[in-house]
Amino acid sequence: MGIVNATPDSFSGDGLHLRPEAAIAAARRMFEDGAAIVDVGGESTRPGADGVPLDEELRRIEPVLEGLQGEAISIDTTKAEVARRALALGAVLVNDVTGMRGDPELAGVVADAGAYVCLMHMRGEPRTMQEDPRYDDVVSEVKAFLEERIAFAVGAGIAEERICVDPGIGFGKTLEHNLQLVRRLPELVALGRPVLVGYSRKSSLGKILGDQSARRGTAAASVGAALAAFERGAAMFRVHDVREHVEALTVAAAIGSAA
Ligand code: HH2
Repeated sequence: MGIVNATPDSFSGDGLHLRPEAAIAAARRMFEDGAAIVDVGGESTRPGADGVPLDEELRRIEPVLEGLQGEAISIDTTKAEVARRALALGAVLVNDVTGMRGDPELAGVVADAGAYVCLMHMRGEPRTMQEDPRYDDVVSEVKAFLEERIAFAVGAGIAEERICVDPGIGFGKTLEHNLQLVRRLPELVALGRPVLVGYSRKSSLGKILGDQSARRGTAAASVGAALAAFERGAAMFRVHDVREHVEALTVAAAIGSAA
């Protein structure tokens, strides 16, 4: 899953897609590089970010989705109205970082459209989520949360086969929490739904490499995290550097399936 941010303030520093033409071109390049789907977002969820009003989010994403009709597009939003517009413009998956807790109407929009949904775990909200996050057992708690959210989604009329789950790397988690979630990923895979991991360029990668004030990680560090997640059963990878991930994962998969 390639990432296209139509935002001025994403943590990864790639808010270069504010112009619709630039965002569309970036998405097309990601498909050429082997992305199966591209995630378009108009609201940054980086730590400390404030929300974006509905009108502004629509203004950012609509022209991008119009330019990408016919492609496999995911919409990164927490708002039912944005999801509704995006699905009408051809998006196939709604990627909601609140796990459908943010907008009470979102589940109905996804169910009515027969769309796919990604349910992500987040502790708190982006503005405050990195203020001293604590868990007794982060993996068990994330697993229980995702299990409950799957049941909620199915109860709202979304087919279970249309749901994928995501531990939410960096969303109300310390560096050690993030590592644990990937190390023990098989416990989340046991939920029976495809697991998406989004470690790409996140600051904890830079911290692992010794820079405690890192604001983002490198492409190489991101690929390392993706391979570790792949080895533990992750099925989807939300990434900025598509070609690098596709090449690395293709080789890892070939080795994994070699006779
Ligand atoms: N991370 C971000 C945004 N959306 N969605 C899922 N499912 N999983 C993630 O890990 C995830 C996500 C990161 O936030 P943002 O500031 O929007 O940056 P970017 O979109 O460049 O990753």
